[in-house]
Amino acid sequence: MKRVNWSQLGLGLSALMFSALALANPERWQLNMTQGVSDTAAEVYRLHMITLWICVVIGIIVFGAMAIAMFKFRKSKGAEPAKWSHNTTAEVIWTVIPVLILIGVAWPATKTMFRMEDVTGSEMTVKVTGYQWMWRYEIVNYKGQPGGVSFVSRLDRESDSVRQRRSGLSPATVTDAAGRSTYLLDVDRPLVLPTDTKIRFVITADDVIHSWWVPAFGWKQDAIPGVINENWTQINAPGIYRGQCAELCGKDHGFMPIVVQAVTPAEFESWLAAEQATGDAATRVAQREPAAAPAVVAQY
Ligand SMILES: [Cu+2]
Repeated sequence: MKRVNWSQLGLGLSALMFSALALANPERWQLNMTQGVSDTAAEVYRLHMITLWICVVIGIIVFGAMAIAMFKFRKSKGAEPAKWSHNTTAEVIWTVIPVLILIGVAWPATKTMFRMEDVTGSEMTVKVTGYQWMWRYEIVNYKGQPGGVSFVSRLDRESDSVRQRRSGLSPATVTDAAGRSTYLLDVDRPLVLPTDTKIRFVITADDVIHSWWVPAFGWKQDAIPGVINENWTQINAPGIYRGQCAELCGKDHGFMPIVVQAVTPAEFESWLAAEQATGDAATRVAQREPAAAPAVVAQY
């Protein structure tokens, strides 16, 4: 019997873990959508792949027919153009088939969209507010209890000093513990969220339109002043999930990344309790006032 090579098994497992991690975060030369970390994100990915392959098949048929027509029936080979102008059968076929394909694609996509809009049964609410150029997160409630935690999350100070004109600093120096580049990807305070919990987000903005986008969740939601948008997610695995503001919102639009740190519900509960205990409630309420945002902006 073949003996198990533990070191190889370990290597294989860590490669698997790394690839799972890689799937959740932007990668250099990443061309496709991420498969995400929630059931809805996986569903969006599946629908995207089905549509992609339908388009590939249509593309091969259309461009293949065009190429054959161009090369096989070219004038230099003595081809004579056909003189007829209408063919009802052909017209019915090329109308009915695309309509059927469109219905076949739209039906499951619409069902998924309805499911993605349904925030009923949420176990916690997080309020997200976009500012030029940072995010404010507020844990409004968690499992029926008031959350009472609110904080600002903005570009990590290291990336911020490197990005300044003529800083003379190299972006290559901004990395995480594993040596991966986190330049312009990290924040000073990540949004900590529990896994296996239906989380409702209420999303708005305080100045101009922003858009809160974490690709691993499979959706993007506009943050509009005076409007409260809703969305939800249920994260299946702990990890760091990154995102960006996805609506051009001013000169530092590219410098307001999003970092979600997903932890187990038990870890989340202790984080929340610690935040509730250490934070000064009066300060937190004061920070919610719009006046607090320009004060932070002034540091730039
Ligand atoms: Cu923005």
